[in-house]
This record gives sequence, C-alpha cells and structure tokens, in this order.
Amino acid sequence: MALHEKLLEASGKHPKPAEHQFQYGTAGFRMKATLLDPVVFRVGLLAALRSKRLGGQTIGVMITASHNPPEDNGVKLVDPMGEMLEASWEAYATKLANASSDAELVEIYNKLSTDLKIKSETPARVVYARDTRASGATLVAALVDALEVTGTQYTDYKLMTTPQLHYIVRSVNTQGSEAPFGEPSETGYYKKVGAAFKKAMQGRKANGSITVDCANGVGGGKLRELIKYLPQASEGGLEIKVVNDDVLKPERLNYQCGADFVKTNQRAPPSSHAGQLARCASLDGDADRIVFYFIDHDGKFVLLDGDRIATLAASFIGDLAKQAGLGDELRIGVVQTAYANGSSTQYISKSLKLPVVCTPTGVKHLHHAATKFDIGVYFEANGHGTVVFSPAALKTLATTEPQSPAQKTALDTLRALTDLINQTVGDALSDLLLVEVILAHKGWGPKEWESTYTDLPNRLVRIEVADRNIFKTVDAERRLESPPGVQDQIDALVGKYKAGRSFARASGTEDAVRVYAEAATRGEADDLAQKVATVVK
Ligand code: 16G
Ligand code: ZN
Repeated sequence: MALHEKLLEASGKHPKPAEHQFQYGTAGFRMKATLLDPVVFRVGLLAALRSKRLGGQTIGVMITASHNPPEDNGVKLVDPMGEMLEASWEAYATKLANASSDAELVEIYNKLSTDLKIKSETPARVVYARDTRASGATLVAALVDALEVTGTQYTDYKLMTTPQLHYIVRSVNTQGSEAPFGEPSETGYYKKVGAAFKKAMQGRKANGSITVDCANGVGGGKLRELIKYLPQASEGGLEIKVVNDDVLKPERLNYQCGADFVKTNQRAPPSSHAGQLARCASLDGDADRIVFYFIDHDGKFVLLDGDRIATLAASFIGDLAKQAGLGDELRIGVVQTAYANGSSTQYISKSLKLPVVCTPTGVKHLHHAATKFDIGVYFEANGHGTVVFSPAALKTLATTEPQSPAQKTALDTLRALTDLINQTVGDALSDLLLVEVILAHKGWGPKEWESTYTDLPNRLVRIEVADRNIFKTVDAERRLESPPGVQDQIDALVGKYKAGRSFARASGTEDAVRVYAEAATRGEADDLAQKVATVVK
C-alpha cells in the first residue's frame, strides 16, 4: 500500500469531531481528554515530519495536561535540544489538527512534506512519555498508530515528568557528541541530578526537612525515586517528606493541592499540617512548576513563588561568579513577565544590580530571552523556570584555573549547578534541590529568604468578555494597543495609586481576560484591580 493509502486508513480510526476547532497554544493542545484522540494521532504525524526535517534527530511527544483537572489531557512536542517546538511549526500542528476529513489530512500532510522539502528516505525518530492521567494510555495508542504508519522509530518512556522527557530528548540527541547531556534513561536523570546535588552542597549538611506536595501527579513517584540517589537523611542528608502522591485515585490529581492551587488561592493545601517556619513546596501535575511556602510565627501563610526562586538563584549565582573571579566575564541576567511582583524587579536591579528583561507570558518567550545572557535566570511568578548557561559560559567554567581555595570552591559549586539545573526547561525536582542547595549555603530558613524584600500587595482578576481576541498587547503585555482608548483609561486609574501598576491581557489558555494590579496596600491593589476590570468589561 502506498503511504497516502496507509495514512487514509489509519486516520479513519481517529476521526475528528466536526464541530471542534483546535489550536496549538502556549502549552501545546490541551482540552477534555475525550476530544484528544484525533489530535494526538495528528501530532504524531507532525512529530515524524519534524524529525525528518531535522535529519532524523529525535523529537519528544509529551502527553499531559499539567495542572488542569483530571478529565483533561494534552499533548506537546519537544525539539531536539529539549526546547519547546519551534514557533513556526505550531501553525502546522494547528493545521493538521483541524483537517476536516481523512482525505484533507493526507493532503495537508503531503503538502507539508513537499513544502518543507522532506525526503522520504530520511529516518524519523520519536520518544514519548505521559503523566498519570487515566486517559494517557489510549492517547498513547493513537500516537503509536501515527508513528507506525509513518515508519517512525520510537521509544516509549512510559510515565515521566515533563522535564524528564525534555532531559531524555536532549540526552538522546547529544549522545556521543562533544557535549553529551546525560544518559538517555530515567536512571541517567537521577544519577546526574543526584551527583550534582551532592557536589553543589560542598560537604554542607542539609538544614532539617522539607515537605513536598506532589499534586497527586507523576512527580510523587519520581521524587521518591530521586531521593534514593541523594545523600540519605539518616546520614545528614536532606529529609524530603513526600505528600499528596496518590496516583491511584484519578480524581485526586491537582485537587486541593499542587502548585497552581497554592499560587492561585495563596494558601497551603488543606491537607497540610506543617508547623510554623517549616519549609514546604508544591509541584504541579507534571512537575514542571514549583512554589515554596511556610507558615509564619503569627500563623500567616507566606508564599515563595517563582519571583522568589529567581531572586534567590540570581543572587547566589551572582555571588559565586564574583567569588570565582568571573564577575566581569559572565553576564548574568534575569527574565520575568509582567506578572512578576514589582518589588522583585526592584530588588534584582537595585540590590543585586543585575539586568532584568520582561517578556510575554509563556515559557518559550522567557527561555529565548534568557539565552541572550551568559547565565540567564528565568521564572514565571507561577513557579515555572530554570537557569540557562550559554555554551561560552560553560566553556569558561570548564577551563578557568582557580587562583585560590575560595575561587576553587566557588567554581566547583557553579560547575555542579550546571548539572543540577535542568537547562532544557523548568523542572520542579531540579528546582527543589537548587533552592535547598542555596538555602544550605546561605544558612537560611524560609523566613530569611522571605526577608530579602517585601512583596507589593497584588490582585489577579479573571474576566469573561464577549471576544478576548480584540485585546492586543504591546511592550511584553504591559500595555494594550486595542481596543482603542482602554490603555489611556488604565493609565489614568494607575496614576491615582501609590506604587500602582496594572495591566490586562487575553489569556492564552482560557476564554477570558486577566487583569493584574499591584499597589502599596492590600486595599489599593484590590480597588485598582476592580476598577481596571470594569474598564475592560
Ligand atoms: C501556559 C504556559 C505557562 C503560562 C500560562 C499562562 C508553557 C509551557 N506554559 O500554561 O508558562 O504561565 O500558560 O496562562 O509555556 P494564561 O495565558 O491563561 O494566563
Ligand atoms: Zn506543568
């Protein structure tokens, strides 16, 4: 049978419901799992094309809906170096997903192959994994149908966190190269991270314990596995208490727990019994986000979100670079979005004296901007982020000869960090250990971490509008250029509040507009958010 006949036949088993329009958004395709079968099949076709286009390099397919409810699922592609799919290909994904018939799908597939000058003899290679959602297994079957029909070589990595799959993709593609990323296996990941953690601690004892809420998602089992590769608590290692790691009851996933719950509700999961000043953290459902928190002396909940992780990491890495004698050589910068608390931005530029860049929401934008620095620290306030080291910075770190014991210690620690940090994408497990390393070095508890600056009170409001597509932003989403006149009204309102700042943008994941406001006091922040919401409505 010719390929187009085989494609027609295979596609016939994954029919697209006529009424649905799909879009490859900031986090791939995400929706009710019952709608996703044809989408995953078609994403499988695109993964094969992408791999062939890149000369047979391995492409990753991750099946997850992150912090969404259990009945949702999603799918996204990972490019060869572990980055998000190149932006121009998102449109191809959307096109394939919306083909209205099997015949049209084959037509689009063939046209893409021709337009992209894909040679049929080039091999295609794909690796894939999924989170713990009940729908994952059948969606994998749809993916495999696409990989089979296109003659793609594939490996099933079964259950994995999203960042673990990113690690695998980069490891597979750099095997045998000058810069191998790691062993392309789950154990390889644990070994790399575990060894780097030990080195980065530089013989320091961990300070007590941390309780980690795993959102009843895939991160729980993986964290338990990772712990086996860390210095054991009985021998002075860090004690990690794993909670909310039930993956057998599907309805518990992300329910009243996890990073999104904690960040959105600004409170600990109801199941948490942490005592005062005890370190706590929450992962999201696929373990690519993490936030920290604690209960203060007065019983108040204190959140240490992505902004806090960014400032902590930037200050630590900046100090190490200076101590290693590389303060002038390595350009360190921080990348945030408009959602970053204004106090964190001030702290980075005024106290840490580091450059700060603001980009639109979405990991791919932050990641891209971070690669412009020698060492780029990027975090979204919601807890997704990582640190990227440029090839030049890695070379400098590898070849610098330390001139004193202090320089050597700093250099060794920096080198260990380059392995501890998952540079492909935000990784909750790796970020967890990064924060622990820094707190141990600084001798800090969560209270000292929090006391570096005071967050401005802020409020986020979600507004349903008739058509969110009319809201067009400029200046990294900080200003609206459409609808006309709305920005002027927002400016006039903001001007009335001390330390006021506010912006409105269309959500990329929900049919709504989000308004963010911050001001000197809680009351003013709430008031400003409400007033701007009224203007937007
Ligand atoms: C997606 C993004 C996340 C962003 C969120 C914003 C990735 C992998 N994920 O989940 O980074 O914070 O969208 O959602 O890029 P919103 O557009 O609905 O505010
Ligand atoms: Zn996630």
